[in-house]
Amino acid sequence: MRLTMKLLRTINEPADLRRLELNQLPQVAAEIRDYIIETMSRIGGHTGASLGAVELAVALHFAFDTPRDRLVWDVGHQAYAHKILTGRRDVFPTIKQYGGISGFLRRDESEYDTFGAGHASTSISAALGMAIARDARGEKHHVCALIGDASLPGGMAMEAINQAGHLRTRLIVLLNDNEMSIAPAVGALTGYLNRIREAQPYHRFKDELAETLRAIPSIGGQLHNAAKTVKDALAAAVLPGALVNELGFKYIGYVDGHDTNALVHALREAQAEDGPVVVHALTVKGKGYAPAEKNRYKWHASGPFDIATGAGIKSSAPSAPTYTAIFGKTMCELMAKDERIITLTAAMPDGTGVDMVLEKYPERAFDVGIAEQHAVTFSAGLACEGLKPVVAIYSTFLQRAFDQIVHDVCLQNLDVTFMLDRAGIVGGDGATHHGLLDIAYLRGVPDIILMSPKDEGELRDMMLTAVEHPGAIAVRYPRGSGTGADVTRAPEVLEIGKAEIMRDAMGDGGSEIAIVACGSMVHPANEAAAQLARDGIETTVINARFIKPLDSALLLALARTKRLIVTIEEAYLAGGFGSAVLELLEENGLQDRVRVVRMGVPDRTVTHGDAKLLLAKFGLDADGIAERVRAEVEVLDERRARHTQPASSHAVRRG
Ligand SMILES: Cc1ncc(C[n+]2csc(CCOP(=O)(O)OP(=O)(O)O)c2C)c(N)n1
Repeated sequence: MRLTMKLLRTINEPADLRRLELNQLPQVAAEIRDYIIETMSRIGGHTGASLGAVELAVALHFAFDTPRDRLVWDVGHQAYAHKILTGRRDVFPTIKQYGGISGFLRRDESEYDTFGAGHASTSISAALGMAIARDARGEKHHVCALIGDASLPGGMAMEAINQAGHLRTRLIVLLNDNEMSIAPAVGALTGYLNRIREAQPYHRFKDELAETLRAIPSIGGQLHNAAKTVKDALAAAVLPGALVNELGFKYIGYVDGHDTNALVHALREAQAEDGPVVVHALTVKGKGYAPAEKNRYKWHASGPFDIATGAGIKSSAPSAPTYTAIFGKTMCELMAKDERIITLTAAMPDGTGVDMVLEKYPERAFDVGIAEQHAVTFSAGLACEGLKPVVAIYSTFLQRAFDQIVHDVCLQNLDVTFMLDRAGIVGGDGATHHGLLDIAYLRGVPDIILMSPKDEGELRDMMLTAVEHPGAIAVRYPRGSGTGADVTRAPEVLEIGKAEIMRDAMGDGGSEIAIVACGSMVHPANEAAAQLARDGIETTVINARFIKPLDSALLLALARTKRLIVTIEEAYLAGGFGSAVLELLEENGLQDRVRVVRMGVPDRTVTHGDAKLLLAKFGLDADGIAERVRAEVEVLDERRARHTQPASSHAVRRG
């Protein structure tokens, strides 16, 4: 693809865009669109979502005096054009890669990213805060939130609208309505927006009504005035945007979200208002790239692709099925056997594998939309009535529903299963999407059980264990392909709180080192053990299986017989699995008996980049684990040599 950047090359910041004529904006948009397609074809990203918002970004930066006027993007996955227009044109091809720019918005990346984002439905709340701060300082600039139609029904956005309609300060909400979440948008509010799409635009109706009244001879003018009140009441009752008006917002729309001229005019009209305004723009996900327009669901985000055909470019190595796919398949099997099981997703049917369940059991599976908190409490209600809900939500998005887990599920001892996909480092989506906190936020909740499988075969065992267990239980598992484990054998119920010994070097002839690994770290731990054995260092390897309750009998036995225990988890160390092991030893007075080394993610924000690379940086791969064990063995050997005579006879036993 040959890129023409005739205008785009001249735009280093939005002020350059504002120096252009209004009629040049379509060309700017076309150049940006080509640049996004060309870049995404090589590296992949949120292709469809961003193509749908190109004209919105151009019109926003043209109509507003950014960064003085504040633009607040929701989620930020659709903001590629915004990035290109705000000084990041040349670094755009580094997006989502290690050392490159973020795929979402970050305040530390640009002054134009007024609010960090990655999770949905935050923009109106943040924008309202900024608007109130502006008022308090007596400043006059505009604040505009851009939100998608699927993020609008998210609880927080509704809460923000509720307050904004009450406060009545100047605030503009640009609604990017493409009828899609990642999957097709769901819910009653979506139905309402669809009805607006189908109805006549409000202005056209008002104008036509006025014309008709005026045209009535002699009394037309008076009737026109008298009818104003009736007309407004009628409009409020039946017309597009009526609900929005009732909530204290002025409704402007709808506008063609790919017509920069119409958008700029609508935004200027909104700027002239004295209170909160919704500008309703209709857009098409994937706009301007035929394959993406044709399959909007698949193209919300994409990998690299062939521009001519849209065909995905796959890495050549065949990979095992993903944990997500195995979850979906296993869920269908479990539901076939137990009619009480209900499956839920919060707007991620494809991402969680619930799409398979929705297809097979449409009556017993729900996509609740971007509503994680509701998903959990809705499940609690189902469980109250004897059903067995399984809630599949990414680890990072379940953070939203912490109180619902505590207050609505666990405190009431309800039978809900939580399936936490994308637990661990997720890669290019970065800081907002890594699932590194779930162990810390779930472990402290009384009575919940927390498991993590070493592979996709064990995921199936854990799913069966979870639906059989009559209480709150959570399973965390990573993004991407499994290890190629056997998924054809029937799943087994695991004994709660029992770990698995993978490599036994216990007892008198065994080593003095135990590696206790959690979930995705079990395989690298085994590989590390094999490497170490080649160097003459024998280790015991344990697959923890349960993060809560711990296999305390086994761990205490290790503490009594080993000199070194290495815990490994793909999660934050603070409050994590290793911390749980330390607590157990402390509770049993064994904390000084054995050296415990915790491997995991340190207390800092983790950037975006290839997941393998990021894991390696934290030493969370076979080489990193082996290296750490070797280093610790050396420390122990030295320590022992210092304290005992002759030193050599007491070295940590090797093999
Ligand atoms: C709290 C939360 N749940 C789920 C997601 C995953 N997610 C990212 S984009 C998206 C769809 C957003 O739809 P919409 O707001 O309409 O924007 P569009 O992609 O259509 O432009 C979802 C569900 C998220 N980012 N945050």
